Amino acid sequence: EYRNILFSVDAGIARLTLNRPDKLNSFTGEMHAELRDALDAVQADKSVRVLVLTGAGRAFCAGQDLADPDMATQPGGRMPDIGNIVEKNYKPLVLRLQNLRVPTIAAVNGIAAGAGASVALACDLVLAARSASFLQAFSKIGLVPDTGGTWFLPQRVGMARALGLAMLADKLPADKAADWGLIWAAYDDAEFAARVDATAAQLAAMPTKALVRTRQAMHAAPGHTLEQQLSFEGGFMRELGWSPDYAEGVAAFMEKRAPKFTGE
Ligand code: T3D
Repeated sequence: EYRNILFSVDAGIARLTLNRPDKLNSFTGEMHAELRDALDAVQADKSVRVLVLTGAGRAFCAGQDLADPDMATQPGGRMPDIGNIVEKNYKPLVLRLQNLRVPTIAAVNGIAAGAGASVALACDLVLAARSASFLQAFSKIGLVPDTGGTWFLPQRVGMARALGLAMLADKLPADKAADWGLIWAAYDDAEFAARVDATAAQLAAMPTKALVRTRQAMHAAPGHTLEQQLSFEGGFMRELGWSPDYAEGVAAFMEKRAPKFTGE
């Protein structure tokens, strides 16, 4: 039983809801431990074909809980070692999301600030309600974007916009975030939940392995030469070419029928 998140699996869709609405779903050490546990459960559950990450109440997530005991001044007046918190909590969270064997959707229902914004960007598709916004809050309190922010931001919007967002720490409304390519789409609040459900159902019916290899190939590209990347793609093509979902995809195309993918 979790105290800081809600977690359910239904019809191939795992839903993980950050659930500290009074504190805008900000991260505590306890919430991180629960997230690790739930993401490990997703990884182990072969019935899951997509993960949806969202927030309860009016916010998606306000980043690190600045009042968490982990952040308190240590005995003897020493300042907390925030680097340790990053290593212990944020790095494992991003790596779990990136290594997940199913595609991930961040359903950004309200403000995503600090590490909350970074966690959204660590998901494959970011869908936002039009009333939501993205805030690189770090510089306001004397920190750098962490949780992969310095990696994902310039990749998604380019260096000029990444530096402007991170240094000025102005709120970026969902519509503009979509225009800039920071996120996949912004939807009217009234239709947001239905749009998230439809996208989750769409991904859950697709060839899961191919989607995950797509994520991995795209993120590997900046560290490769073109020649290396061509071979890297080839390795995934070889593997996927032997997969049941590829066989089904081709058979369905030839037989002019809808494919039935299993995720294998
Ligand atoms: O360990 C490490 O530090 C490593 C990792 C760091 C990564 C980070 O995430 S650093 C960035 C941390 N986050 C922030 O600096 C954002 C702080 N929050 C805000 O700037 C604002 O709350 C928002 C712009 C997100 C929303 O503003 P608004 O006016 O809609 O709401 P509010 O009134 O400020 O917040 C509502 C409540 O949530 C309030 O509590 P109260 O007074 O009603 O009891 C507020 O204190 C609480 N809250 C919001 N954000 C946090 C928080 N409490 C603790 N930590 C928070 N980050």
